[in-house]
Amino acid sequence: MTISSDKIVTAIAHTNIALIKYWGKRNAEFIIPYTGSLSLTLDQFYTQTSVQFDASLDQDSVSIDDQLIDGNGWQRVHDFLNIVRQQSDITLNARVKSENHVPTAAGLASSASAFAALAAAASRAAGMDLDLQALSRLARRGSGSACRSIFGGFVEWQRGTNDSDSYAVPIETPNLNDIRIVALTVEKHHKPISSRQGMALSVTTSPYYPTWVKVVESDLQSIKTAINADDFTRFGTISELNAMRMHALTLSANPDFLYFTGDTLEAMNEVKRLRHSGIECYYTIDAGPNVKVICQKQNAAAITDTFSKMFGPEKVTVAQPGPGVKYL
Ligand code: 2P0
Repeated sequence: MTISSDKIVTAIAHTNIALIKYWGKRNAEFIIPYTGSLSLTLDQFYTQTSVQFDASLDQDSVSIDDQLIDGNGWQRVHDFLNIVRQQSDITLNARVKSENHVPTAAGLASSASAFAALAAAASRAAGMDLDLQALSRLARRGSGSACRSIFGGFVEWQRGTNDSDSYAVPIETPNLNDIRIVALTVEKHHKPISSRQGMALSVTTSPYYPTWVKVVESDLQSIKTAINADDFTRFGTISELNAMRMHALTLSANPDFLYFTGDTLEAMNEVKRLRHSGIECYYTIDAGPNVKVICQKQNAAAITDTFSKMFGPEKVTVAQPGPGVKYL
């Protein structure tokens, strides 16, 4: 296929927060998970990426926030571009320019928005015109959670069993639209082990892993029922439970590891205290120390106020449902 070297394609994708977590791959090469997962795409953080295949380049050129990158970061983008080149039958190197847009210290940066935006921009720059399902499958090859960021709002990643049937689908529902995520950045740089390594260790060494696979199936059913029924209490309860079930897989791994810090525990206790005082909210936590508080619009201000006093206003960001991938 002949590609003109001046075709620059730019795409934007937002990050997502998992409410039913993805934690473990049955196939690492194709990133096929052991379980489904369910997330909410957020408006507050996005990645904008432009891609141009260019015959004048000796190798792929990758910049993030105007800094050229090399090493592992470059390798991961290069490996992903190789998949795009293979699918589109082109051999040219690419120029990738990526910008992360994140409120100060929101702690929402993730590979999800990065690979969703890269999949959209690179595939179109390579001459492909993928539908959203195919785009989700492609984004999944870069990072599992990226397959969910192709869509806006509530999104389910249907685990499937292979490359062709493992992709995300949007949950078409007008319910729980008043949901808010109050993101607390208790610490920016505490990650004892990457999520990729952490989940592999949980799969291979936690004796509870087979139970996790079973329980996620019922957690997924339960949260979808809650979304359909517009039942925030059930929705929040199952989200919090599922997050703790995931973290139990880190404590029970060999060697064990833990993403929480003291501040994480304090924030969790405060969420419970608020809840018992009548301000309904729940927490979820990913592979890091930061806490995301799940609430409804009418309580977002009170929760923001509480945590601003506790950690400082610059550590608190309120997010709401965000859109799916789009081209500029
Ligand atoms: C999630 N996380 O469902 C879970 C919950 C973190 C905790 O997906 O190896 O960066 O690139 O497929 O997507 C983070 O893992 O992992 C993640 P890879 P990814 O959002």
